[in-house]
Amino acid sequence: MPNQLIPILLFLLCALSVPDTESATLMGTVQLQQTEKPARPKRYYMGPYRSSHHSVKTPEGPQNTVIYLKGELPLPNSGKKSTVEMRQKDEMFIPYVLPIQAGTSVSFPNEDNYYHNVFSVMSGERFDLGRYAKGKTTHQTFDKPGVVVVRCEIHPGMKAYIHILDTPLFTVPSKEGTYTLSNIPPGTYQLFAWHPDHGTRSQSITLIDTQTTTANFSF
Ligand SMILES: [Cu+2]
Repeated sequence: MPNQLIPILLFLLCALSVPDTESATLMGTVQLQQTEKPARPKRYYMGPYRSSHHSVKTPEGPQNTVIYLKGELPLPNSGKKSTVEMRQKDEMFIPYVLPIQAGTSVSFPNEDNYYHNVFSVMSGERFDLGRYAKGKTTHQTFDKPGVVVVRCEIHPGMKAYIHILDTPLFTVPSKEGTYTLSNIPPGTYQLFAWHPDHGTRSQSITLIDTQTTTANFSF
């Protein structure tokens, strides 16, 4: 074999071994400042009928933030499940904040020993799934991007948020506030962080093949 062919063969070998799907990684942290909650007026009656159920239990923490990317690039199929769960347990919807891709069906299993209901008072995705007992579930498919507030008509303290996204590139941080999104096609995106009590933050971000980019959020 002529010597000048060796570099060409080596080049071809390298070109063949490069994976045909490029991917970048995004990671970072979410920090929440304490929100000032307005002081409630003192109540004189503290008897049994003053149910604590009437105040919504809102779990604090960065895990209730939705991190998502929007871009012009053709996006990969998310591979995320087309049905996800929002459980009803101890008079709470779990998780409190659920991001889904548009077209996803959400199941609402009742894991308490009493009846629950699921309905939404928001425009756009108005629905009422009726009342049902322990062990039963209902489903609702969400096709229109936006935020749906979910409630139970039996327990006014039950509330949750479903954030319907038109992108498969999303995640939620851990309780400690760290997040990672991997297998992202390289390119320039708008990166968003949304929290029901703290609003939306966004920044433009460029992701490079095989590299990890860091983006932190502080609300
Ligand atoms: Cu309920």
